[in-house]
Amino acid sequence: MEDKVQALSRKARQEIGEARTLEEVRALEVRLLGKKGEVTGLLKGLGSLPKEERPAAGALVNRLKEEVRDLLEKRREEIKARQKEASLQVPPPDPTEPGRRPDAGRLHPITLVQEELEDVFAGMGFMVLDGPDVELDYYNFEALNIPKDHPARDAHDTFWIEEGLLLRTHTSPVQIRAMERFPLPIRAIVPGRCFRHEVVDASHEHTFYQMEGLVVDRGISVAHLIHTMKTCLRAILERDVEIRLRPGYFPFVEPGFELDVNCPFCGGSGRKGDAGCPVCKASGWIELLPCGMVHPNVLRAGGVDPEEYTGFAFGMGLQRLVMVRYGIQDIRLFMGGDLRFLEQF
Ligand code: 2NL
Repeated sequence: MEDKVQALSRKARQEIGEARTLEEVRALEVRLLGKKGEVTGLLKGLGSLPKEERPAAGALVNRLKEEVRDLLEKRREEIKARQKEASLQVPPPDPTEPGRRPDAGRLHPITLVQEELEDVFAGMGFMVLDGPDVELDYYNFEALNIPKDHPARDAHDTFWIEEGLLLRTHTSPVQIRAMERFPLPIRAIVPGRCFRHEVVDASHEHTFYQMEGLVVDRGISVAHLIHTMKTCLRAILERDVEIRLRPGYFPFVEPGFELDVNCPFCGGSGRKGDAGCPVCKASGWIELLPCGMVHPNVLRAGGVDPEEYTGFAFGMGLQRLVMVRYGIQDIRLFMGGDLRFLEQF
């Protein structure tokens, strides 16, 4: 028995010392100490010894069992310590590896188009103005010829903050502030964020970007409006555009117009292949922006005498312009945060 114990002890010591993983240690534990294990086998064999030899042999096997258990435990600890160390170790830098290009980010397509427009208008002598997102009722509505009972003030269209304060529903308030503040003549554009209490769908957002423009001087007419809009649209759509004006109602202009451009997808023919153009619904025109001659009441609110001065104004939805320029079908992509969309610009 003594020989068997010694042989198994030697074998166990060697095998446990060679175990490389916790799984290997566990397999050895089963093989040595399990129900049908080798050490257990020796214990079972005690019964076949002569009675007087059993106590000494039993003590021997029990010592072996303890020894094996200690060896297994020690090996486990060693393996765990080695794994921990390996996980903390950073591989040394490889100087032959190519450099990693940092992701510098890029401009959002709305910002891109806004900045291009700012350049175009600055080239025509326009100031670029900014104003508060939170506005007074007076500047957002009253001064723009939208009196207290006008439907544009409807709670469904406007985020009201508290008495007299609201999130601006257009950038027009800044133009009233400009007329109060700057001497005539005025040429200004106002890019900025606006808010409406809208149900969001493929063409409506509660937060949207506008660029409004205002020109006030002696003798300003619709001809100036048409020329200015054509110049700006030609630059931004990067082609020679046809435009047309249809009558449209906005409280702050008289007369007011809807400005259409010839459809960029069918070139204005209304046809795409053998079928009607799906983008302009076969009309050849795309409704792009509202505009008009500044209402006399609005000029007066800005401290301008409508008998001496006239002006034109326009309000572009930047999202809409970007959609027409790049052929984007869903307005929600702009704020969706999907990099696959944003990385295309
Ligand atoms: C829109 C609104 C328009 C204007 C905005 C304007 C500003 C002043 C005076 C007169 Cl201070 N008009 N802005 C004029 C016509 C249309 O559009 O919701 N555009 C997407």
